Amino acid sequence: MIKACLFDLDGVIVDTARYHFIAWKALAEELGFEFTEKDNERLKGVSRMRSMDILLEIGGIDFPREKKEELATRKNEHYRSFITKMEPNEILPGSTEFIKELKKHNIKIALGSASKNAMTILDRLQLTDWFDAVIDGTKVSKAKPDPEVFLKGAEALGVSPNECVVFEDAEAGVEAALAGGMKCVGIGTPEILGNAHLVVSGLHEMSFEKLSRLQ
Ligand code: B16
Ligand code: MG
Repeated sequence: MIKACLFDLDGVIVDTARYHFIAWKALAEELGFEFTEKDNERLKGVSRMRSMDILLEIGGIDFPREKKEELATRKNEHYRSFITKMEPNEILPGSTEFIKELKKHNIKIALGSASKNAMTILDRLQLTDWFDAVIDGTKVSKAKPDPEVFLKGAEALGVSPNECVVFEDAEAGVEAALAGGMKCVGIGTPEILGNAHLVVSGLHEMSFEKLSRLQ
């Protein structure tokens, strides 16, 4: 019996990857190397400091921890200059409709995101009130594929992992859901998210009826 849905944020409900890309690219250019959209794929679903390490690996440079933290903070300020101006029309197609349909069927909703900026984004998109629990990058110590973020979500909602369905666009996120003993719907392509129980191209392809067929 499915009692709850846990949503990743970036790549599922909203596309913030392009803002992350602009901010990381500007930092790379400042440091004297190129950062492409293909490189940016490696940062999806990955924490901020791990992203910083991958960026420097691409540039073939390394810095002491304090310097990396300072650079990541600067990148975050640039990124926040975009997300603090986001509008509800940036919500990915079908997301609001699907969430409303779930609520109508008494399904609980939680967010399970690596982002420390998740609350700012949900507020800008006017989605905060729909969520019964928000587990974001400020509340977890282990990154996906560790299931911590989703297990904390299930706990906050008062449901068992096997009563949850996770929606994820990153391979590590799908692995995290499965490791937590949850069902998973991949948002993207089966080539990358093949381990998920179902793969759709976006939440516009989801319905309560499709969700029910997962059990
Ligand atoms: P922040 P998700 C992730 O969000 C992004 O996909 C990833 O690119 C980003 O590095 C990470 O959040 C941390 O974000 O710098 O805002 O804390 O997909 O887990 O919702
Ligand atoms: Mg994501």
